[in-house]
Amino acid sequence: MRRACGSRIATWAGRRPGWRRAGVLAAVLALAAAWAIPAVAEDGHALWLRYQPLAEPARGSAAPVTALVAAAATPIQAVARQELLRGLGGLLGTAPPLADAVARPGALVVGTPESVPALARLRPALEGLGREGYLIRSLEIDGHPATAIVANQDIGALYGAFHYLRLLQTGAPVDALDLRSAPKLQLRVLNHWDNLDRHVERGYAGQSIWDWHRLPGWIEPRYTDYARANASIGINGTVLNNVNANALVLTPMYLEKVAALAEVFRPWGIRVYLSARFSAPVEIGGLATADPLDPAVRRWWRAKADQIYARIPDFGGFLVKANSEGQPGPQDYGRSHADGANMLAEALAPHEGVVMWRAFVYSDEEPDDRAKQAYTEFVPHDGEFADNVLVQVKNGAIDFQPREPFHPLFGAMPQTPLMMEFQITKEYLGFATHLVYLGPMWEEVLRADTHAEGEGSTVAKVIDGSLHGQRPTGIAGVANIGSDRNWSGSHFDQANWYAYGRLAWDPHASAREIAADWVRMTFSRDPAVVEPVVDMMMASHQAVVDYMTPLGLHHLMGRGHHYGPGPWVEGGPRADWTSVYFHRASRDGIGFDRTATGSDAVSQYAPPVARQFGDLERVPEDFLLWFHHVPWDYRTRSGRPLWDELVHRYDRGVAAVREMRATWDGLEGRIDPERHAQVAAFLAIQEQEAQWWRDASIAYFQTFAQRPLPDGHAPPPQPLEHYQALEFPHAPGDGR
Ligand code: BDP
Repeated sequence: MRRACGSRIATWAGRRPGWRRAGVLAAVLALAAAWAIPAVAEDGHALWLRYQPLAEPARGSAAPVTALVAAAATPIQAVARQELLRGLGGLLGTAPPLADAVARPGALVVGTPESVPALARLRPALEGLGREGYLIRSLEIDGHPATAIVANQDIGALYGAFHYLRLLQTGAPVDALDLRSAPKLQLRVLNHWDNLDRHVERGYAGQSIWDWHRLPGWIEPRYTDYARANASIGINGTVLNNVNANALVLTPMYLEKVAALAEVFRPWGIRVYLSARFSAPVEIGGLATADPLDPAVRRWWRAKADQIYARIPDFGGFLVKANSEGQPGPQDYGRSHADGANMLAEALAPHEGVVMWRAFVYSDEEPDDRAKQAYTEFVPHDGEFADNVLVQVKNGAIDFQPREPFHPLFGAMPQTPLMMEFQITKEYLGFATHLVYLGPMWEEVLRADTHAEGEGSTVAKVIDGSLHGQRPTGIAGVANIGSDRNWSGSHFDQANWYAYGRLAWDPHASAREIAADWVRMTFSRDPAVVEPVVDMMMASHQAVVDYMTPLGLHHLMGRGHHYGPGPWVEGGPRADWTSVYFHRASRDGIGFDRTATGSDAVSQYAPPVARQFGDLERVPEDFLLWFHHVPWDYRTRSGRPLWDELVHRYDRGVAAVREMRATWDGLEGRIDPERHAQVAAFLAIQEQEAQWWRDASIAYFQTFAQRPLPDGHAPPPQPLEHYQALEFPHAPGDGR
């Protein structure tokens, strides 16, 4: 075998003329050299943890760390110490020496009062910080100025270590620190919509990173990188498989694989969870039913939980999508969501596991407005869920649209822990190619006032438990992570993963400040980069809303794959999977009447909110067509008739993308060429696609509006039929 292979190479090389041979040799040598050099190419793999040397003057402001005092007696302590050595080594040029005690000025002392005795006197200051919180303080230890990163538990010290490194990376002063931080939400979880065959539903970053076939024998180093990146932003849980779940993941063969991943993640404070298929007792358990009130079914789940915990003692619990989009669930047996959730909760409770039960439910057999169905189904069960159940609610009532008003369930279930579910992967926001920073969109929802307990009852306060006192608290983000070298399919999509983690830690945080940190860590600390890039990111969400779904329009994308515009989508198996169901355009106007004269979805909000959304004069114009059906000549707040305003916004969106391109082009030379070029190419695609959305939507809606385009706005270059005929059989991420 070896010989045959060798001779094939010889023959191949021998056929080429001499100069070509030399060229090949040079290329091979160059390749070998590149391999020998540690990877310096900016391919995005290092994420925001690049730890590039700090250039002056920022390094001057960072007090040099003269020694690191940190134990490594537990796996978490060991990774924290390792991370600091790695980070400080990269940022400051050399890693500080390890020391047992503070013997000179400038030591960094990291740990808990137990792991590092010098920190014991800070114990009182740790009160209220819980298991995961930490303190970073400049102080004197043994007569020397030092910096302490101290926590009640190892995991808090690890989070503190990442925070300290972030301060250095972003150029923040570190000489007079007095910082306290603790997460406001307990469960900060990623949801991977990854199938066992490695296809990622709504994934735009390659395949699933879980190499199920080779697990548990082969542990990809990437699993550690993944855990480390998540720990750096405080994520403490991961649901490994798709909510459209395959019961096989609960079989012993797969549980071994899951256990292997759990072992990699454990030192980084990350627990694994699984999506559980409700019908698993039938599919893999040989039972005739999955009825949650059937004693044999309950026994089966208890035994399953015991089996899981025997392998994974810190298993987090189950995520469940039930009776939604064809998934099995308790209603198949005439039982309620609470019956189903509580059965699983009972099985997990002895092990302190939780159930995250999704509220994303709607049925095409239910004639009522899809936006109302979750509320209608769940609110009557408030107070019925077991203590270890959280109801996981998408940010809006339809489905991760470019912009949605907050979900009316927030604030409406005071006796039930509600988790937020955000979608980090951009299923409806241009996949991985469009530059859309989701921070402002999430911030808008988190800061929305539910008025559940009077003014100031924000969604953030609902989910952090400060409004109604529910426990546990949590948040989930549908991951945008895949096998692509840069993890997220594009450099800027890393910012969405990053921002999700930071907002999960503190849902009251500022999207702009998070963006600024991310840019400094990911691209450059040069203000000439940070300012324009942050501005561009902050404007990017409004841009995509404008060119895809302005004025509250929603659910207008291509059927199935959700790529590109499809406002004409109608017919098929379900009305609530069409576009016409949502935009309701006709000769007399456009928009979904959700006021009292229509579906009355507004009445699901607290009265002050319902009054605002229901009132044409007061509804935020960004939600106009979400809540109202208005004639084409309806006068909008700009003074323009609705049709003109719609066209104006489509064009504003395209123009904003053009502006982003100009901004980015202007940064050439300030950003490494590799990443600059890819972002530039993606922005060019985004501009084309923004134009396509605009043209196709205008061509379609004009057939109803029957009005000319306002002055200065060009007609779509193609007839409507052209856009309607476009097909994309291999668009990525489809649901299967
Ligand atoms: C929709 C996706 C679909 C998911 C579903 C869900 O198109 O692939 O299964 O959400 O959240 O947005 O369950």
